[in-house]
Amino acid sequence: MKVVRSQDHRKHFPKGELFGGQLVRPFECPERWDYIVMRLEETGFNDVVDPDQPDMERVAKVHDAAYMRFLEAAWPLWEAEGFPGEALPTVVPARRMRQREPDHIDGKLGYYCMAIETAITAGTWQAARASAAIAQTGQKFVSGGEKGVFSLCRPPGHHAARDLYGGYCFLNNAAIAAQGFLDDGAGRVAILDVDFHHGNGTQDIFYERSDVLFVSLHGRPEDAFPHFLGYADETGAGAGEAYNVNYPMAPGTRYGEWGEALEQGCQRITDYGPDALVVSLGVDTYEKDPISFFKLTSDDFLTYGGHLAKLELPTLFVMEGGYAVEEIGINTVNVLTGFAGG
Ligand code: OKP
Ligand code: ZN
Repeated sequence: MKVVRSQDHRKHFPKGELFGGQLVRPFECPERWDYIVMRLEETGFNDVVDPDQPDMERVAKVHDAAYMRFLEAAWPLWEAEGFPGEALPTVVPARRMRQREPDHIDGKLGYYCMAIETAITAGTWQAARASAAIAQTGQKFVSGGEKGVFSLCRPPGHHAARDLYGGYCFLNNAAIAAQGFLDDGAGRVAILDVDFHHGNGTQDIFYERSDVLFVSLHGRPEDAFPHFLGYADETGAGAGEAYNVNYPMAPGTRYGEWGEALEQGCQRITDYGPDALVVSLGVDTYEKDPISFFKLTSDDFLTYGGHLAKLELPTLFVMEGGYAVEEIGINTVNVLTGFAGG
């Protein structure tokens, strides 16, 4: 299995994340990448390829042009104010306020953000583009006939909508890849999001479309981030009606129940009959994840990797979350190993 990766992710390394009323060392840290690469190398995933340059015209098919200009300008504008810390929003356009982009960086940050824990730093835009390029290069390989490819994206993407960042995400790598499959000739694409958190950005991007099926297994919004999307009654709208499928689950969920939801989700994908599959691969469903509440074991990742292979679809794995850093390599590679052997 080809592994697409690059060192450019290191350019995004905020010192602080707003958590529990404090600025803490971010859960989404560069060491996550190191542990995954270490495990890939230990287990013989040696077919490593560098990404091509990002294709920003294609990125612009799923992201708003003004939003991308904001991401590019955010750090320079913040720096020009002379603020001492990293760029974090403080004010958001809540209910009954004007949805209009302000000129001041304080206003712009709030206008484009969906969760305010995530800092923008000097290298964020470059790292986000490099992460998107990793998804794009992986998609090209799968479109070219590879059975399964792993795009080791960092920062992750599934919380990023057309014009929203947050939840550690800036550009939606999985959505960019799915759109890439369509642009390279696929008629239909399925996205299976197995990250613990609901992929609100991916859902939103494709909510009114029937050419992309979005299936997500996640902690229920009553209890879990991102809290404001991910209910089971969100089934799509307009032409997209019935092409959005959510499986929200309760705290303490183990593989028994999670695996059943996966089986149902996989049946939906089979019924849909896509030409390609994008897996938003987060391993924060793990029992020891510090910010999540499912109870999957490392062996469960191996098991479900095998189930994914039974879909018999050209598959692109796109890295999302996973914050039990010491075990992130084992859990991520277990899914790929299960897939390769299944
Ligand atoms: C990104 B990805 C929980 C705080 C959650 C943000 C989580 C972003 C997850 N108490 N903070 O989906 O793994
Ligand atoms: Zn997550």
